[in-house]
Amino acid sequence: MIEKQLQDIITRRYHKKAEECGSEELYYSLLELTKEITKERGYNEGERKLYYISAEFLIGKLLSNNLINLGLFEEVREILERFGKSIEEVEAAEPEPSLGNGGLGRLAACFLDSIATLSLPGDGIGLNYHYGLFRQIFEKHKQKELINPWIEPESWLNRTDIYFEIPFKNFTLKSRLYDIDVTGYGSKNNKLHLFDVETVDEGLVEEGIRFDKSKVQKNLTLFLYPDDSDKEGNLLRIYQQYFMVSSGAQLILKECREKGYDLHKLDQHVVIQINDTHPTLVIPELIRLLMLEGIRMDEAIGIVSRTCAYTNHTILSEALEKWPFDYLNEVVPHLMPIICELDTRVKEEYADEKVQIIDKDRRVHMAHIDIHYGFSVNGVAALHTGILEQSELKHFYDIYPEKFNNKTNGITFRRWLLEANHPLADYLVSLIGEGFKKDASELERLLEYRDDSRVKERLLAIKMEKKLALKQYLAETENIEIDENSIFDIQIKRLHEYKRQQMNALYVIHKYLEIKKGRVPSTPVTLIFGAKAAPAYVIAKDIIHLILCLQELIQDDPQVRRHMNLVMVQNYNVTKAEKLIPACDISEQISLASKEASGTSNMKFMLNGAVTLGTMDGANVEIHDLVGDDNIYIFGAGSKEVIEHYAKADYVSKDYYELDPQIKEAVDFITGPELMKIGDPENLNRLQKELIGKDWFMTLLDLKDYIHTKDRMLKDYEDRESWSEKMLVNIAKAGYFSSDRTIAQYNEDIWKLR
Ligand code: 9GP
Repeated sequence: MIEKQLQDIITRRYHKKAEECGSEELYYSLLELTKEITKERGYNEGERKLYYISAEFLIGKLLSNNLINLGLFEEVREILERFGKSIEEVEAAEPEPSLGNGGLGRLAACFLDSIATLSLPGDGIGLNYHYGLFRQIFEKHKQKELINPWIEPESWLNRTDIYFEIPFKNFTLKSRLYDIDVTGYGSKNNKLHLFDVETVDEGLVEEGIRFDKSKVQKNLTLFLYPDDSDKEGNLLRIYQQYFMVSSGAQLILKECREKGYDLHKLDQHVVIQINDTHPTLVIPELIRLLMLEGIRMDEAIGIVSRTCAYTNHTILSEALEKWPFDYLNEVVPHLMPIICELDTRVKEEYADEKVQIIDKDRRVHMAHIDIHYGFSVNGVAALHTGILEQSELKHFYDIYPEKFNNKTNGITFRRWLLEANHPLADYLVSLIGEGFKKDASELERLLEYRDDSRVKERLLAIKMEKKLALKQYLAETENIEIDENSIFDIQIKRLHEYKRQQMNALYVIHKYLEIKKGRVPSTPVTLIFGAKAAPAYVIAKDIIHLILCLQELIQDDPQVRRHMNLVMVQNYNVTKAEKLIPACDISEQISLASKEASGTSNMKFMLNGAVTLGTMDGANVEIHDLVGDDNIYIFGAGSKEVIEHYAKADYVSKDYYELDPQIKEAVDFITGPELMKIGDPENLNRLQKELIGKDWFMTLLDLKDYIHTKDRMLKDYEDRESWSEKMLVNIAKAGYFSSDRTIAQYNEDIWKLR
């Protein structure tokens, strides 16, 4: 049936037989077929609908994902095999959209999958960035940013004829709606709505990712997170945010009108989840639009406050945006009377400066708008929510304790197990049945096999299969050689000082020096990094430089390479994550405690049988609670200690550097002759100075414990039997981190959809 449909499409498109088609032709034919079948399933509906507004949706490639959700994956795989092609070859023809930066965007994509799977009516709203986040390449041991085009004449995007007028101070822009169907696993679909400006001009980009930031009509949807280190960049971000939320709010009202809903009762039919502060302007915009419908301001404020809910994803200031009043006024002057009114109401009620919307420097605190004028505020892991309540947002928690709640993040098992790791998924089915695919808590049944050595041997064999697959992939795509018999230790995430890739690099230096001194590890280790640094983040780029220099140093030293290899993959993205995660032995989750709101790669790794090496931060704390001391390696200062150091300002990295010869040796190596020969003295000197003179994220505080714990872990790896038991326990306990559970909780406590 499917085969015939596919052949018909191929004949119509290419006038040939399937066997004669190349991967690309098969991909486009499958794209068409999958879109058709998806449409036939229809869409989730209900009296109340969720709109998840987010600057990022890191959806990854969609072919396999959609085929799995439609229940067609196996059939299509077999059909393709009969045509002499593997699904992997065909999928290589699919471009990966780069509509996200990291965990925040990938979380939004996992959530859309789970919302549809749970048959809840809920759509995503975002922007259709043409070049998304930049594409990363390495040149002279440095990151270089290039454009990342992904939109082709034919793609998962469905162009609609729905337009909205978006008013700015000096001009109006027309926004056009594009939709991507979101398939659920064995359920009806939802949609991801992506808005675009008709006047966007891809030709505006000059060298690399440079472009004229002032030409807003032409550049608005070119890039996700354009450089905001100057005023023009700030204004552009405000233009993007308003364009996104005004388009979204107008779409929401249009859908309500079409269904004949009374806008006075909007909050009964609509719930809007604001993902970090980027979509905050939806609050004043929706109030404005309701007022245009004849609703009085007071009532409009009430309606919107009962409609919007806010998720906080970080305590770092980068995502707690504060826009200068004058900048907002330059872009959206028509919102300012409303923002001022919202501010006045807060000032009348609360004297405390810390909860004001407009502060004394005339900056508008976006998160404060969300908290005062939304009905729910949630953090993304138990520890994170606790920190919000007890310190970062304490002044708000004291006012509105009932608004605060925790929703520990989750990941979709369809992508991160069924798609990324077929052998493991199939083996689990053979042991515990299919049930875990719909109810992830059933993975716990794997614990019955805890003492079964045949099962554990099979888990080790599957890990080896995936390590070999990664080896082949890296050889083919990046010309990188790795040894499958070494321990794969992987850290993949955005490059940020708080995530402490620099600490891992210092471990590499330590190990390098040990090996040089003849103290070699019994099993070789391969350290793998993947990370993009924000283009204007100088120290993050210095850290990449250090890692790339170390990579060359080790590559060129056969004596060391035999025992340790270091690899940094280029342009880390969802596709690469799907290859790296199933192959991993040691999952690096080493952020400074209190700084990583949750982390989600920690969950993906655990689900695929990697063992975590981590601090008591974010969701690591919950992983630790679930698997117990024996199945995770925890090190470093806890969040209480860290928060105290900040409060007392008593952490002096120089003391750690000067008092500990091992630390000093590693830090000095950064500017020693070996690396200076390879790298750029400016970058290496600056990084070293930063570590000794500032080290805001306390790398040196935890370095010794990190080295000891990692060395202990490498030793423990050799006891294959006991290591495989750790793997088994991690897989069995991963069920809690299914995004189906997270979404069920959002729905139960916040959205209340049926
Ligand atoms: O840094 C957090 C990360 O810890 C979390 O897992 C993710 C999803 O909740 O959000 C990240 N935050 C951001 O990317 C920006 O706030």
